[in-house]
Amino acid sequence: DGQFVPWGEAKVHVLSHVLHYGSSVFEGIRAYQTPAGTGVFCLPQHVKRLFRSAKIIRMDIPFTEEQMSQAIIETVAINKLPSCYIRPLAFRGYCQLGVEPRTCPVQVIVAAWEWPAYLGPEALEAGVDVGVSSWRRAAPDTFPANAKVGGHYTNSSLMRMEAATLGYSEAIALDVYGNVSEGSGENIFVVQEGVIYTPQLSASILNGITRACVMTLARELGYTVAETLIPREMLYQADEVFFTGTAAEVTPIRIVDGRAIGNGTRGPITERLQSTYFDQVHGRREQNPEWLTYI
Ligand code: PPE
Repeated sequence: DGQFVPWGEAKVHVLSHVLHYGSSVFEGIRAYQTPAGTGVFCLPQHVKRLFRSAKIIRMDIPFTEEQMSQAIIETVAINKLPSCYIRPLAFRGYCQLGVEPRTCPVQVIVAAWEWPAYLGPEALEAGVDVGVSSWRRAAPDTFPANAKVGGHYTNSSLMRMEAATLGYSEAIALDVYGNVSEGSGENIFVVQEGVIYTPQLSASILNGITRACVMTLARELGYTVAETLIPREMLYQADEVFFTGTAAEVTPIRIVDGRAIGNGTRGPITERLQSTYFDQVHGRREQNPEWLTYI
């Protein structure tokens, strides 16, 4: 809300609207060490998405996009973190309960901390074991998947807890029609015969910023990328499958529902995209310099 407070003093009232109804929008952003110092990856894209999520749920964020960007940069700087995960959040605060939220003030926070590999230390190289979830993504006319709203993550938590109970690292959700949607906190890609496929925006996915970057990188490397409907069985037939996300970065998937993908290790196209992505975020590529905002 416009000032820095120590970690332990960043508190809200127990009757804050967001605690009861999940009325928040948020982002997950990473900052990386680069030869030119710490760089925030895709900062304008994340700030824009935060405001778009807010618009969908009729929330007026009491700051401008410019002010939010500045707050994010200052939060990384003041914490002296060479690389970190950044969480901006806008939420309905304390005033009155009841599902009509608009009497409650909108509060805004930005926090930053170190967050290592999202799906475990081995995941980036060895890949992860996943299962198709019994929980589906919400139908398009229920929760707007494209808005990154706190309350929507109940669905992700159900998926993730089920996956852990079954011994998987992560789950893949189908959409309401039975087509592949996304992971609990990642978008998904499938490689078949050298072509890269990913679910289209209308498959109840979040319009991932890493997804967009990886599509751009893949095209720069000469691959054909198609946004399309992906039937479940295409996962099992695939040569390679991988997740993308700010937290997950580019994570290979080696097993889906007990079936090895390709030869059960990180595939060659996944490996190439992953190393290109890491080169990009660490400022080691000449292309797309505008994707890094330096502290
Ligand atoms: N789908 C979902 C449902 C999702 O939460 C994320 C990000 C993505 C796709 C990938 O979007 P992007 O980060 O723009 O490429 N998940 C964030 C939060 C994860 C969490 O556990 O919290 C993230 O990666 O920061």
